[in-house]
Amino acid sequence: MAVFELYHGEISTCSQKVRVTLAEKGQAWTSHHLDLRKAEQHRPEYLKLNPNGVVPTLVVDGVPIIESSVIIQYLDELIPAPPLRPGDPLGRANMRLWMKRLDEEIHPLTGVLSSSIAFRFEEGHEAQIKTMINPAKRARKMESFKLGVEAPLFRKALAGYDKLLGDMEKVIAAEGYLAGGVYSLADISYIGYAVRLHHLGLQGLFEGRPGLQQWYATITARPAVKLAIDDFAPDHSLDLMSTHGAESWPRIRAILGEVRGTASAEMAS
Ligand SMILES: N[C@@H](CCC(=O)N[C@@H](CS)C(=O)NCC(=O)O)C(=O)O
Repeated sequence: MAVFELYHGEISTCSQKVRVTLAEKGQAWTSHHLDLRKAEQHRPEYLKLNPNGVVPTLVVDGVPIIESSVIIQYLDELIPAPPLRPGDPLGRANMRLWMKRLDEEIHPLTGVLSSSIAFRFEEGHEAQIKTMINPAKRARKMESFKLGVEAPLFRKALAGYDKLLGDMEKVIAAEGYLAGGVYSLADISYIGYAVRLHHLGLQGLFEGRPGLQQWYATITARPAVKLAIDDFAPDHSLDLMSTHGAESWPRIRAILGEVRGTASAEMAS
């Protein structure tokens, strides 16, 4: 029997994807929790497993596999039941498109939202910037920490998320799930990000999007999702996000109105 070890972070959205997939497959694993605030992901011994210095890394029988989207597709092939992909090629193509968009566009926006609303108030947040090895990530963090929700990057991240949720609503309202009308790795990939929006007090982004609200309720009720996301979220992080999320929502709602006004003016011209 293969031995599974996961290097992961408690509220890391990329780690959540892998934990949900493992839970859906009923696969047991050994936990190596890394404290991202203490930069444990940048330690030389971990960089041997994951040269990018990020979580997650799955190690199966001593062999490391990196990149959360790659890991969950690997798991779905390795452990066939229950299948977590549509049965038809078009459904699978759509599933991968959603996952690609998450990796390339949405994941960086999530850090901007979280840092601008909540993590800029965390103790020791300045020291954290110095440890960051990716210059683009470091620059984003500095802007978010300095300017909070007034950062130009924050406005762009909010607009990006609003567009994403609108696109998700169209598909989900018609088909129930993101790809091929079945629960798949695409839904698993996005659920942690949707949970993060709720933790940050951004439920308002779901208003007027009933398909998305139903999808969120259905997926967060899955035992695997509760186990892999809720059970790992530390109270101090949840408190930080909900307190500062509630404080900043009135201002964020106003920015959202401006962002939507600009987007509809651009579409009309
Ligand atoms: N594309 C990578 C992104 C991984 C990533 O950005 N992980 C974050 C947590 S969700 C991390 O380790 N951040 C700490 C850092 O950048 O130092 C994946 O999907 O695995």
